[in-house]
Amino acid sequence: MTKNIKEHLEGIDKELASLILKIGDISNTISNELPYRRGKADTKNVFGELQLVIDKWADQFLIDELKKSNLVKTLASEEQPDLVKLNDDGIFNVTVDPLDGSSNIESNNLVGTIIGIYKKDLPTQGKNQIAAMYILFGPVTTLIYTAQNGVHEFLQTKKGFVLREENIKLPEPGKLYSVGGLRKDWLPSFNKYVEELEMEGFKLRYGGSFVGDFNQILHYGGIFAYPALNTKPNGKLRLLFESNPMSFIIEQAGGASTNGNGSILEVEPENIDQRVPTYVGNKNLIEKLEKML
Ligand code: AFP
Repeated sequence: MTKNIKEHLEGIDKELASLILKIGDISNTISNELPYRRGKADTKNVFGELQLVIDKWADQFLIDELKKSNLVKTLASEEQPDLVKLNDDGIFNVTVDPLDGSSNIESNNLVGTIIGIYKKDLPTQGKNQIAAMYILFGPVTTLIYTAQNGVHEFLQTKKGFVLREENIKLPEPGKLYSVGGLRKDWLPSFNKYVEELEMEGFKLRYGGSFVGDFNQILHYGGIFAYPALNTKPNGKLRLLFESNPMSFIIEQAGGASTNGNGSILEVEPENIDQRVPTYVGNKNLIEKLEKML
C-alpha cells in the first residue's frame, strides 16, 4: 500500500514532523496561487532583485502560517533584510527561499520552495541543520525532505503527498552537468573541468532554477554548479537560503558539496545574505573539481 507523508514521518520527532507537514501544506497553497498572482511588484529584495507579486505574497504567507504554527522561533527569508522573530517559545529556526527560480514564472518553467530547519540560532553553519526540504512545482508537485534519515520523495496527489521513493541515492556514474553564469566569466580552471566533463560525454541540462536543476542531479546523477565567477567571486547562490539546504540533502543522498575548498556545510556565515560558490553532485565529481580548482 502507498504510504502517505504523515505515515512516513511517524518515525521522526513529532514536532519536526508537524513542521514538515505544515510546510508541505503551505507550499501547496503557494503552488495553487501561481496562476492568479501574476506580474511584477514595484519593489526589490535585499539582493537588489526585482520582486514579483507572487514572491512577496509567498513570503508573507509563509511568515504568517509559520507564526500560527507556534513551532518556529526565528525565520530567515531570502525576501527579508533581517531575521524575523515569530514565537519566543518556538522550537525551530527556519530558512526559506519562498519561490526559488522566480524568473522562470514568466516562461512557466520550474520553480519551488527551499527550506532549512535548525535548532541552533541563525545564522549558523549548514551542518547544524536538523532537516532540509524542497517542494518542486513541476508537472507534478513533489516534496523532498531529509531529517538526517536519508532522502525521501513524495508526489502531490488527490490523497495528499504520497511516497514516491525512499532513501534516494545519487545514481553512479552521473552523466549530467548543469552550470550557471556566463562561460566567459568562469575561472580558467573551472572551464577546463567542464571541458573534461564534456569530453567524457556529460550532457548539459540547465533550466535556471536551483530546485529544478538540483532535482535532476538528484535523480540522474552529475554535478550542478553556480560557480565562482571572475565578475562575482562568490557566484550567485545564497548560502543560507539555497546552498545549505541543498548541500544537506545531497550529502544525505551519498553525494557531496563544495565551495571549492570543502563542504559548503562547513562555511561559517557572517551575514544572512551571504553568497557562496556552489558545486553539488556525485562525490567523485566534487573531489575531482576540488583538485582542479
Ligand atoms: P531567481 O529566483 O531570480 O530566478 O534566481 C534563481 C537562482 O537564485 C537559482 O534558483 C538559479 O540556480 C539561479 O538563480 C539562476 O541564475 P541565472 O539566471 O544566472 O542562470
